[in-house]
Amino acid sequence: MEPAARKLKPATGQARLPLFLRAAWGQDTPRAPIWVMRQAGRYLPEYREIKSKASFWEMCRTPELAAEITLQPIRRFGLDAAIIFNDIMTPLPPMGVEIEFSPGPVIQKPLRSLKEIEALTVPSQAEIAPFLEAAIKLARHELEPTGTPLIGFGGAPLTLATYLVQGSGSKDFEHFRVFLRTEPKAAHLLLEKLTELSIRYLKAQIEAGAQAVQLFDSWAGLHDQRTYREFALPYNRRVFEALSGLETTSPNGLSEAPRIYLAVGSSHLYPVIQELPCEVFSLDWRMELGQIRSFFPGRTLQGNLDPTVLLASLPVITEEAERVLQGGLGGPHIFNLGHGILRETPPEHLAHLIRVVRAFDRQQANQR
Ligand code: 1CP
Repeated sequence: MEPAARKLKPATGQARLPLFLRAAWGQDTPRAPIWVMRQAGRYLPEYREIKSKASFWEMCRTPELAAEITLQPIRRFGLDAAIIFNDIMTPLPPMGVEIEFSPGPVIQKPLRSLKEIEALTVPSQAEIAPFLEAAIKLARHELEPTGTPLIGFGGAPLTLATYLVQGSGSKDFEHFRVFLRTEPKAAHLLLEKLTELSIRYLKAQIEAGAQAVQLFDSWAGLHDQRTYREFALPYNRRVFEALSGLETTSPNGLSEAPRIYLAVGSSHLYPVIQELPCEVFSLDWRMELGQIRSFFPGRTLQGNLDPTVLLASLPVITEEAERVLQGGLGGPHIFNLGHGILRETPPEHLAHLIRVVRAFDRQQANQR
């Protein structure tokens, strides 16, 4: 296993690295940095305002809009990291796949045969999403005064394949799971192409200025360990290995972008997932951080408050958040939700959560 998590980057000027990046590189920070998945989204009135005037693709493909949406939650809450607004589906249309959003992705012609998969092209890095590179540069410029780091992201090959074959979100994703069993050769070809695509998509983001990258494997948890080992692990590993050592610009000069892996509903896969060469594992709420730590020795854990907690009262939010913070004490921790924030969330509840996380002194709590 690559001992990636153990090398703090850059070697000098660590004290000036933003808290989020220090924790991502494995430092036990005095308090846990906090950002939340889907922090730019429909629970924010200012997001809905833009959404009322533009389609989802327009929002993704117009650099000024994507940068503006990225900054909305930073202006409102002052989180410890921003995540560039776009979608895991963004690199797929340049492969020759038509996608609409309603509100989740809908593939016009789901892929089911080897012939359809052979016809997919893998666009060059420059062709995939030039608008996203422009949005990253704009967002970085705007974030410079606060020093808030910017996260880039993409979908893991298996999760992208899940949508391409199933055609849309689904409870059981039965077409995709049958496809893996009946067309393994076609599945591997699709995953090969998506791996190359994901590498180019994420490299483009790091080169444009993304200071960390998160690979979303939202649907990995559908599978057993054997299937994950065959159809996910080798491809995820290749994506992460290709991103190792890539330099992005930072106020301290050049520095490497830490790699974050998110799998949802995947506690049964942790013994396999831990083999991935990445610095941070983002975990859902189904197991407590204290129980999970032993699967990922020496790595940073990110998570793992149940997003529905933010719909409860402020005292409940405080209690549950403190439980997560306590569970995160055994090593480096980045506070986040276990999955995306729900659209029904009152924004002031997130503001309260941020106060609770910031008030929690990890050094003091460790001595108790
Ligand atoms: O109606 C709307 O306003 C569109 C809703 C929406 C938003 C806000 C979609 C459609 N995508 C996004 C942005 C988005 N998607 C971000 C922005 C950055 C941020 O976190 O603030 C990110 C990181 C994503 C990632 C994404 N898209 C994932 C992985 C994360 C996850 O939730 O597991 C997935 C699976 C998608 C596909 C997708 N795009 C949109 C939706 C509603 C979905 C999920 C559909 C489904 O559940 O099957």
